[in-house]
Amino acid sequence: MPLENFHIIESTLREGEQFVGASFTTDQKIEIAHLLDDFGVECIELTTPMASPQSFEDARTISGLGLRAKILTHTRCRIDDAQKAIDTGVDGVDVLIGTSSMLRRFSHGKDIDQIVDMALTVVDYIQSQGVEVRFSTEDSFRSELEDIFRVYEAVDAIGVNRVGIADTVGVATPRQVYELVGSLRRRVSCDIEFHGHNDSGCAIANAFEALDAGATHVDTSVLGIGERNGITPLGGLIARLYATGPALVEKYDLPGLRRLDSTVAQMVGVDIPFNNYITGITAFTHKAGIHAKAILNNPETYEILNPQAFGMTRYVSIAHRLTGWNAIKNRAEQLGLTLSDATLKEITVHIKALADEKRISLSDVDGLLRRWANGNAAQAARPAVSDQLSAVSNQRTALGSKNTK
Ligand code: HCA
Ligand code: CU
Repeated sequence: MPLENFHIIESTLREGEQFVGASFTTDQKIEIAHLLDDFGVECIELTTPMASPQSFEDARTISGLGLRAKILTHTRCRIDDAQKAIDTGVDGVDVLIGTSSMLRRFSHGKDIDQIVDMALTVVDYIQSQGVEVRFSTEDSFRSELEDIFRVYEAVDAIGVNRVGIADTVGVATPRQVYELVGSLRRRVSCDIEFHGHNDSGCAIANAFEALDAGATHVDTSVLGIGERNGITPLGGLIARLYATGPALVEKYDLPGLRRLDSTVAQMVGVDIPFNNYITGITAFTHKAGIHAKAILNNPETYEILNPQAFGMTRYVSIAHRLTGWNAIKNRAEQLGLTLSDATLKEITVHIKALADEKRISLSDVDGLLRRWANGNAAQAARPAVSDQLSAVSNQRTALGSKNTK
């Protein structure tokens, strides 16, 4: 099965640097590279050394760290770029050229015959230096199929290590990706990489379909950061693969995702989105009474990802009008309170009524449970207004602090 033997090319330090909020210092790049290496990604891709003198130095520094991951850098299809890339000491060079009619017209002005010649020259040169080489076509899904196949077949014939398909503008659908990767798989014998942008929300599905169709490598970045709204997020791809079969991602240190997401979020000045795959604060939060009851009996009823596998904790939200008595009973047990089922049902009715009146918090629920357990139902039925007010505002804070520490 193709899915089992895949590699992640982690591009936070290349595509991610193209995110508008990113401006990594050398130390930050080193920290990210170490975290990615500890997580276990197979390859780390770095900004082209042509970008600036610091980019060149940083590529040298990271290549010299002795990481387990292969270090790659990215260049245009030019001998001088390739030379500079090799000078940094990287393990591989990812070469890119635009093949769509738009890029050919408005970017480099070359026709397909010229592109094939340039590709062969640059690939051959990099190989002659004993460095791995990948050749990719920018904006592959808006290029003529026969054009890109011609280039891929030409570089495959001279032994390129990998060819890459790039959905540069996030236009491809999962079915299109599956079909294009599948056709390419039948035409070349080298490895195949997929790089997908997320403009229309398909980046994870597209990366997954690429793997299923026979791609060997997919590009990701932490939190998906990149040009515009970015590319396939590392955590999202891991969630997708884990949901297909946890064994697919057992080679990675899954709890390391949390630190990666929070470190990169902080460095680029954003919050982890509340609904982020795995590390968002609501990713393992359950609310409705029916869900809470089933989750308490067997978490798999409403969870395809096991939070523990990622070092995350499940949170069952109970202070609201959708709550159910099983969840309230579970809370009473957590507090060490003994209450009969009939009483717990009565308390639940009361909580729902209170929640209809105003926003309530977990401490409201706890307060009610404690008072009823102490036999003071009458007082509990009418909590002091000041009591309610002080406790009400904390629910979101409690939820946030649970998952972001
Ligand atoms: C870009 C380049 C790229 C390259 C992808 C790749 C893209 O910034 O436009 O080398 O596989 O999306 O095409 O990121
Ligand atoms: Cu890109």
